[in-house]
Amino acid sequence: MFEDMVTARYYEERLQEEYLEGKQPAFDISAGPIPGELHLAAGHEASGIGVCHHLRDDDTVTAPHRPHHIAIAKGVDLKRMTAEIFGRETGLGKGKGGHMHLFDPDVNFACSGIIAQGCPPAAGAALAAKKRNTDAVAVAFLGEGAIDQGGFLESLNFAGVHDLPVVFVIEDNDWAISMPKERVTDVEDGSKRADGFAVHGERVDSDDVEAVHEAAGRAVGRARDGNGPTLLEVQVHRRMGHFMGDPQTYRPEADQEAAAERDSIERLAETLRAHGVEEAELAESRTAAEERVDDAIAWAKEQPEPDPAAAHEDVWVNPPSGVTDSEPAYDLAGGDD
Ligand SMILES: Cc1ncc(C[n+]2csc(CCOP(=O)(O)OP(=O)(O)O)c2C)c(N)n1
Ligand SMILES: [Mg+2]
Repeated sequence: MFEDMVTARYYEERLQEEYLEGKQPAFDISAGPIPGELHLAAGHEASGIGVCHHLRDDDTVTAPHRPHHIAIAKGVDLKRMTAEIFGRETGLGKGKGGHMHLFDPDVNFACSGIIAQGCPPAAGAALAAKKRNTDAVAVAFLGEGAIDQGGFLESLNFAGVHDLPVVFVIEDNDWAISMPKERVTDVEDGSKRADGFAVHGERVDSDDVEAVHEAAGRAVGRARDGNGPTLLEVQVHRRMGHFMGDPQTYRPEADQEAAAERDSIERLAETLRAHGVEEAELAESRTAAEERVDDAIAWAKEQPEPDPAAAHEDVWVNPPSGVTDSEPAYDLAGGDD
């Protein structure tokens, strides 16, 4: 778990450097090697990694718009994921999805920029696993800002009624873009949403990866043993702005400082030291993580850009008649509409 946590943190530090290239001095979101938005998950590592360490490749994970730590813990191919983020042809989605739309069928991982979007597909994957009589489970991650979304509440109800092997994990970082949690809900503990659906709920009050791993073990075990869904909330921290380039003028400085002080990675390092792990061993893990990340980024940057004509491919799974051979319905180069 330590190695995954330092991999996730270093990965994002490197992405930050790459992302800013070409975007200065005025912030030009489409410029540089990583065009578009970039949401970093520094401060969320304990939740994604504590939960995913209970999962197998045949378990399904859906993640939100802040997906990197979860993808790394689920075993998504780091090179192809990085190529996707850099918009390259060999990326997981042929460079068309970017960092919010990573999809790796080899390990059953998907994420989406639409908040709470992953909940219904996770319930669907859990239903499929149940109908196939396998003991595979599904996990949907969402932010605390997404817990009033219909897709989440309907999935929770459906999972409860059908005793589905699914775990919903709320990553509570106290913010939804610039909106503090207390301004959108009077329910401090999001796992209490489970009570209204007769689903088991549990909250982990700190981003201590050991505590998350323990709680997730109970939740995933319950699902795997055929005992139905769990709603798990984990307190995490947003060390960064909502997206890269967010000046965070809305956020009190004390809150930013508090997030920087609570470092779940340093906390785990302390625990490991207390259990006799040598400093050299921790350094080895960090070096291995850094080499793996640097390799993936170097590889991705050498990959070809997609052919613009390929933008029309892979849009339909089963194209309606006449669609594949027809002229594009819109002008990619831009037009009046
Ligand atoms: C259905 C939907 N509504 C609005 C948005 C715009 N949006 C993107 S992220 C976000 C806030 C998400 O906050 P939270 O769920 O707490 O996740 P966090 O960013 O804090 O990790 C919103 C409203 C969206 N992507 N999808
Ligand atoms: Mg949030």
